[in-house]
Amino acid sequence: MPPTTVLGTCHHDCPDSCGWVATVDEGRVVQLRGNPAHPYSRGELCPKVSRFVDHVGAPDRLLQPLIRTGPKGGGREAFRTATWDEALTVVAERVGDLIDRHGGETVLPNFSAGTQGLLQMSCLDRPFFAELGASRIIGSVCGAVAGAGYAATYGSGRCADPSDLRHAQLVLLWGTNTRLTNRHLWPVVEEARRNGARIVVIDPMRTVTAESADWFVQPLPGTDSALVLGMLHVLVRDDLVDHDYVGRHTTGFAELAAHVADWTPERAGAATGLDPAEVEALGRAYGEARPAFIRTLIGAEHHEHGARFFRALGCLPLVTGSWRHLGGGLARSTSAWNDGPIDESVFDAPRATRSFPVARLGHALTEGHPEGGPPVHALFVWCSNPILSLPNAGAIQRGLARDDLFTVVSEQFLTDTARYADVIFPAASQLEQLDVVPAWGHLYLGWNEPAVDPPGEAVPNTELWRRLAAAFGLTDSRFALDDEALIRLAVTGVDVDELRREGLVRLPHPDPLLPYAEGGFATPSGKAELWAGDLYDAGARVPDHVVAEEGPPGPADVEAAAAGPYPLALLTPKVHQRFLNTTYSDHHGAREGGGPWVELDPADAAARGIAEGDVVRVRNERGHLDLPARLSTRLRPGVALVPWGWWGEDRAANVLTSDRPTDWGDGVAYLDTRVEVESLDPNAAFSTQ
Ligand SMILES: Nc1nc2c(c(=O)[nH]1)N[C@H]1C(S)=C(S)[C@@H](COP(=O)(O)OP(=O)(O)OC[C@H]3O[C@@H](n4cnc5c(=O)[nH]c(N)nc54)[C@H](O)[C@@H]3O)O[C@H]1N2
Ligand SMILES: Nc1nc2c(c(=O)[nH]1)N[C@H]1C(S)=C(S)[C@@H](COP(=O)(O)OP(=O)(O)OC[C@H]3O[C@@H](n4cnc5c(=O)[nH]c(N)nc54)[C@H](O)[C@@H]3O)O[C@H]1N2
Ligand code: SF4
Ligand SMILES: [Mo]
Repeated sequence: MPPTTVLGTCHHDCPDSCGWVATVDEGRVVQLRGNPAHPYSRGELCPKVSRFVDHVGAPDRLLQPLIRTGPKGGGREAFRTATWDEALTVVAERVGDLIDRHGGETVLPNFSAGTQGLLQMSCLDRPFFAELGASRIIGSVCGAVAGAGYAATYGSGRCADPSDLRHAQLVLLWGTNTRLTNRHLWPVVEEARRNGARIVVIDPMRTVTAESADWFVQPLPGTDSALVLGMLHVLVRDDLVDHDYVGRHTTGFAELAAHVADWTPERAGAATGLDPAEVEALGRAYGEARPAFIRTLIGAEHHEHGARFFRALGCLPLVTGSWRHLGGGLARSTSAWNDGPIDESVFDAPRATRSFPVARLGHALTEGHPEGGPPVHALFVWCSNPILSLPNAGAIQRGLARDDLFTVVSEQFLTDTARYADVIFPAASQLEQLDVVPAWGHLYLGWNEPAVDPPGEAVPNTELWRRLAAAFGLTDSRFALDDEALIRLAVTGVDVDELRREGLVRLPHPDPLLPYAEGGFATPSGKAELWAGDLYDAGARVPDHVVAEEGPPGPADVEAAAAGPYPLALLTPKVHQRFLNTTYSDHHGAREGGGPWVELDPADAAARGIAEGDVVRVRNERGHLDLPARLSTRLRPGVALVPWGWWGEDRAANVLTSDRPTDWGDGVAYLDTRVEVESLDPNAAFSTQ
């Protein structure tokens, strides 16, 4: 048979959701290329996914079920292979017994977006865990906080199409590292620049994106709500306000204007660590440019005030009426545009009410639920690597190591989390499973046709849930549906046959999008809410358990934090073009050598007697890492950085990170972490000990 080509879509948790073409010869994928017909990714795959065939064909790919025989946390030698029947029976018996003894709430499922495919991330798990009566995890490490803050102003998550920034004259890339994390948007940014746009990056770190900007604004981390309030002050003071738009489509402008009257550029400058003149200049530039576009993703949500920052940020294009223009408004995740064409609620089932916020997985496993109920004795993990990805990794490690915890993992590789499993099921990859991929960086829905069969005994997650449901004797009728039927159940707003044939379709929304040119907000009043009590108080659609007690960080907060026992603010960002979160770092990370480091401003290093390359201890109340020091000027003094994504518990940035939840959205305030860094050289002149 001659080689054939199969259309698919990248499954990674990445805004680009690139289309791909797999060439298959004699049952093997011999080439994986970007689909040139994809209007957004235009035939390019990033460096990591260009090597996806090697990744999923690597010799350490898990091909059979494994049952643990050695200590928790051990390597491959701590497991033996098992048949599916045996592994399923062990899980059904052990978990069934735990449920008999402790009740269904002793079971806790944990997943993330290892694949963000509609089926393989989360569908049949919902009836499965509902029938078991399992506890749940609420919130998200990624996007829920930004979404909650934005929706408090707009009524829903619907935003501008990021690609429309090509029509802008001013582009603010706010807390997003486009060139690294959203690379297919960068050519659009360049196009805007060629058409005369000025590109501004607002980030506490001088990223590769900042290096390419026309203007780089560097606030202290977690303070840029104050920057927004300072900009709003300038807009109101200088009357750069679209009164017609504000009057017809918003509520609360008078209250907002009164509130920002105190937020002078001086006050905003002191809170953010910026020169007041820069706050002033940014406010004026934003108010004067037509159109001005704000592009943001999730970087700035990982703070305790994360949602309220996005609520405030959302006020800027409303006040200037920037939504009137193509190339105006604000874009963050476009995922809310998938709601409607796709109805994920068809997979829902009534669930037990006991829940744990995702930020607190370590507490859930070590301390149980603050309101009581059974300890977690059974944990299911798929599409995620929580010991590396969730905060306070030391607590998660202690929880996973418990003898009285039974852990089931579905994985392609023996990750740091999977090493703690009692039973591991081998998972298929995107080249081997049917799915559709809803994007969050553009408006194209992608089809993913399996190119080849899964290797060994690996199965798609849908098949895992069907097999587990049978082993537990569960009866929900959806377990009887095959994958195509599941897709057709949920994807009702586009032509599924066309989607399958073409590999992608544009969501059925207006083109160009211009979502709020004529108002039409999803709030009860139909108007955007610039004010809901206080810009910093819980808006009407924000969960009641959130008590908004304070405003954005002010100068006193910045000073108090720096004076504490852990004076350095710690960033733990994604830095690697070849990693996607923790995926690939086992392969590429090992091959390329090296590992994480701690990056410091030369002044902070000198004060601690630290030189380039010294191995130093980064520590706080949660743990420590010993890492080589790198001195650089891309951070401000008082800010340190440990990059995230490497495997190995002794290299995991999240050993240090804060597990405080965010204000709204039940996210994680990873970036409100503070540390001290000290030389391990006993002769260092200025050791802080
Ligand atoms: N190569 C690569 N691409 C990826 C990923 C990857 O691991 N590798 N991960 C994917 C995933 S899961 C996601 S969610 C996206 C995320 O995409 P982005 O949101 O673009 O990425 P982040 O690195 O999380 O955060 C962006 C920036 O926010 C900055 N930041 C942190 N705190 C603040 C603050 O208080 N104010 C401001 N203004 N900025 C702040 C950080 O310094 C960082 O440079 O990227 C996706 N793409
Ligand atoms: N310090 C710090 N921590 C962070 C972040 C940060 O910037 N800094 N970013 C946060 C963000 S934005 C995110 S989204 C999370 C990401 O955190 P995670 O979702 O835990 O992401 P990954 O580490 O890539 O883990 C995904 C796993 O899913 C597996 N997988 C992929 N496809 C499939 C499949 O089809 N089936 C099954 N069963 N498994 C599959 C992969 O092999 C991989 O091990 O991390 C968060 N944690
Ligand atoms: S990881 Fe992102 S950029 Fe890379 S191929 Fe997948 S969707 Fe495209
Ligand atoms: Mo993410």
